Order: sequence, then structure tokens, then C-alpha cells
Amino acid sequence: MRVLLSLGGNLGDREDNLRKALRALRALEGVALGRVSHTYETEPLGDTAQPVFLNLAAEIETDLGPLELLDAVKGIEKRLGREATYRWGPRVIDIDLILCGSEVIDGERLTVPHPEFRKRAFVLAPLAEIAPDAIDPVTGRTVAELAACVEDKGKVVRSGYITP
Ligand code: A4P
Ligand code: MG
Repeated sequence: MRVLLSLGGNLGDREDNLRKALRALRALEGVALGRVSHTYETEPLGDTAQPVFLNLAAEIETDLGPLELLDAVKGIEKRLGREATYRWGPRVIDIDLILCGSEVIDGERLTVPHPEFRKRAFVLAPLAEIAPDAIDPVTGRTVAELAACVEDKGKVVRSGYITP
């Protein structure tokens, strides 16, 4: 199954944290890392009195089920030193599952497609770079279409590229 992930953080060495997260994903059994977007400097959504985020999108191909993948991803967040703060608060690394093939999941621990992604420029801009034709199974729209009409006015600026 092809899975599209959104990664981001706004504490510590943001590039290094993203690089470590990508390497950890690639090292997971049953996961092959595919395309990785550029990094984007993005204005914090929610509490704006916090440092600017660095976000990127990554594609993986995996035989893990969505919940197994969620557990693996939470393990990576933990290893990289993410401490629970508050909702939408600052973090070393956050890894969200945006799309899992054409699956629609509405579970206690996992909602896929990610319920907020259609509203978030910091998710859609990097995602549109690597997977413009991916289809949101809920709305039937492509990532490129969603990115083109997102209403989020937060600044999203392409910055660099991380070699994992
Ligand atoms: N969960 C359910 N669905 C998913 C999914 N599709 N992917 C559950 C990942 N997790 C999912 O998430 C809380 C719980 O959501 C998980 O235990 C999982 O079972 P979390 O990552 O532990 O907590 P959180 O991230 O603090 O909360 P939340 O509501 O997920 O925050 P968001 O939506 O991730 O937003 N601004 C900019 N510019 N860039 C950012 O990256 N990120 C956030 C965090 C806020 N503002 C931002 C950014
Ligand atoms: Mg999250």
C-alpha cells in the first residue's frame, strides 16, 4: 500500500530531526521510502506564539497495516524525543498519516485520510509536490486540486531539501 505522510517540527535542530525521522522510516521492516518533498518553512497553525515549523511530505510503500504503521511512527516520534505538550503545541517531530492508499478509516486511534489535511497548506503544499495525482477517497479530489483551493492563509515557503 502506498502511504503519504506529513512530517514536521519546530523545536531543536529541525532539519536534523526530519532527517533522523526519514532514516528511521526507511529502516522499518516492511517499509520502503519513496519520494520526499522539499522542506517548507511554515507559519504555526493554532497557537501562533511558537517557533516556525519545518514541514515536508514523504511517500512510503509498505506491507504494514495502518495501525501497525501508526505504532511504528509513534515509536519513532518517541525515540526522537518528542514529549507530549499540548494540542497544536511545539514539538520536535510529528508524523501524521495523511492517505493510506484508498482506505477510509474512522477508528478510535486512527482517522485516515487525516481529518484536517484538506484545510492545511503546510500539509498540502509539500504533498502536491510529490503526489499531485493522489486521490482523497472521501472527496474524490486530487491532492493538486485540494492544494489549489486551500483556504489556509498561513505562510508556506519552500526552503531546502533533506537527503535522508
Ligand atoms: N491519530 C488519529 N489519526 C491520525 C493520523 N491520520 N495520523 C491519533 C497520526 N495520528 C493520528 O496525535 C494524537 C493522536 O492522534 C495519536 O495518538 C493518534 O492515535 P499526536 O501526534 O500525538 O498529537 P498532536 O499532533 O499534538 O495532536 P493533533 O491534533 O494530531 O495535532 P496535529 O493535527 O498533528 O497538528 N503548524 C505548522 N505550520 N506545521 C505543523 O506541522 N502541526 C500541528 C500539529 C499544529 N500546527 C502546525 C503543525
Ligand atoms: Mg500528529
